[in-house]
Amino acid sequence: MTILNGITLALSKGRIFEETLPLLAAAGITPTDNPETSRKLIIGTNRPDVRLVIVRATDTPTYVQYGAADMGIAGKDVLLEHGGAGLYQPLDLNIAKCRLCVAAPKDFDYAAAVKRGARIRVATKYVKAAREHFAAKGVHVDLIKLYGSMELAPLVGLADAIVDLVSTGGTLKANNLVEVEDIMPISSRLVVNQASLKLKRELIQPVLEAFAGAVKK
Ligand code: PRT
Ligand code: MG
Repeated sequence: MTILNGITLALSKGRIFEETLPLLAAAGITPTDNPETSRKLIIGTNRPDVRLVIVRATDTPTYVQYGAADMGIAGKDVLLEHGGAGLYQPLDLNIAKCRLCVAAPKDFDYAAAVKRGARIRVATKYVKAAREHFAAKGVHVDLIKLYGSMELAPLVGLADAIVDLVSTGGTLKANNLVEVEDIMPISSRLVVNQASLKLKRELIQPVLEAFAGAVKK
């Protein structure tokens, strides 16, 4: 599956692509197309031995796990749900930062519901992370899996609360939701296929080192 001469990097459009550009530049890599305007899914670079594949953020670990991409960049949220099988995770890139939290409508007394041991209905895309969080706290929850716009669920009676990513807090605020519990800080990591790391070390190692040198603390 892996292309032996050269390396393939899986990236998603949007914030990860944008925040990865300076890291790529530090490694001497410049994409030849902009995925925001181009419809190409395979993008070349100034280096004949490096190409990019543009995938859905949640699919990045899967492409790297199976060696369809040698390396990729994925949010910790996505990696937690994926589980990380077959992936080497050498570097926190400190990009696309946000946090995972529990949020609820202003008029839902989350703390009181937890205290009296009520079953709380929680909608989320992050079922694994949410299950672990509530289990560790001993909170009884019914998790409802959604694929997007979690903020809507409590507004229409689908859930009491949500587990979602927050960066500015603007989306919560616009929907009359408040953060009631912090779960963990999130940033994006470099992931490398374990076989690629062995077979293509001479190509991967310099990219890894350049990225490490360019990471903002
Ligand atoms: O958008 P798509 O459905 O294709 O996939 P995706 O949402 O998984 O991808 P993308 O590109 O939106 O996010 C990629 C990664 O960026 C995520 O996996 C996170 O690790 C990271 N990230 C950083 C975020 C945010 N910040 C963020 N704010 N991902 C999502 N959000 C959402 C948040 O859930 C909220 O609904 O953006 C919305 C706005 O947030 P506020 O607080 O700024 O209003
Ligand atoms: Mg998104």
